[in-house]
Amino acid sequence: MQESARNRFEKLQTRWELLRCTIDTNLAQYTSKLSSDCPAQLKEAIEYSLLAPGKRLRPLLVLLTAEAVGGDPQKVIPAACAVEFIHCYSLIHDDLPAMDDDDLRRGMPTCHKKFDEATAILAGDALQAMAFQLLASEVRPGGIAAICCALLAAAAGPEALVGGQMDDLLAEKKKEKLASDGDLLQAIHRRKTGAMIEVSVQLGALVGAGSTKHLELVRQYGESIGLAFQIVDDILDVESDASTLGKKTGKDSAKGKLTYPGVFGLEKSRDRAAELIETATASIEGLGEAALPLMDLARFVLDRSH
Ligand code: GRG
Repeated sequence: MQESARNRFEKLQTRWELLRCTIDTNLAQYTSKLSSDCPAQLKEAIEYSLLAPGKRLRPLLVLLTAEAVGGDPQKVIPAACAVEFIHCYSLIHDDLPAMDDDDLRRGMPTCHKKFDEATAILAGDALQAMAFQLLASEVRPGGIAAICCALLAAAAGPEALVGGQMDDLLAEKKKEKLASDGDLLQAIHRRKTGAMIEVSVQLGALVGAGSTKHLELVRQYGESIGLAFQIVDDILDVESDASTLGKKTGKDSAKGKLTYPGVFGLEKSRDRAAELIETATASIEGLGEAALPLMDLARFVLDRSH
């Protein structure tokens, strides 16, 4: 008999909690190895932001994708942590006064509020370098490590995360909103949020020794859930509250940001997110039972409340 969707979802939540602990333990181990050449204040700021209670969605995607392609999730832990390093750096820098100017992140004061701006900038810079050091030194064979570094650099670079952030900030300043904003909005979301989610599944499949065909299927899955994740983020900014999200809400429209609900309305945004989740799950149907946790995770992205 087929297991009900509800049972599977509960199973995923339990598993997520366990894997989150494994990821957190490994993140803490990597930072604990920083020598005394890393100033105490810098180390404290890195650990403060990195070990704060995040969902660890991207590392989880690395682990579950490795499993979906028949790999060993334990072997991909360095890649999973590297992705979280980059994600955490991007959050620290995004919260800075020169960017989104936020006081609250993961339910705690943002890094520059807890320390100061210079320390927050440097903590982000350090995390970025640490991600590539970790991939290059711990992923084996070396050829796969090199491909992982190239893919992660592309996802974090000027044509993806950084470029998406730049266009997001520029669009915010533009007073007049245009009909073509829907295309720009999608291009921003794809780069600012989608690229890091897409690369997480790519690294999971690569280090998990998946075939070229599997790699393409999971990439399509990652691309779809990446965009859906940001659309849901936009919806939550309208519908949720700070205590549920651990960050301020209602900021997007107050700042004149381009958002899905702003451009297409709430209903169409929900429909688009649901459509993307269908596309994502269809992409990995061919992977069979091993991909069920990824399918359940896609449903979480759509139904999440935080
Ligand atoms: C500074 C180069 C640079 C980029 C910043 C990450 C980012 C780009 C902006 C954050 C603003 C934002 C609300 C993005 C929406 C999607 C997103 C990345 C949300 C945060 O990710 P979660 O929900 O956070 O996975 P946790 O804390 O759970 O890890």
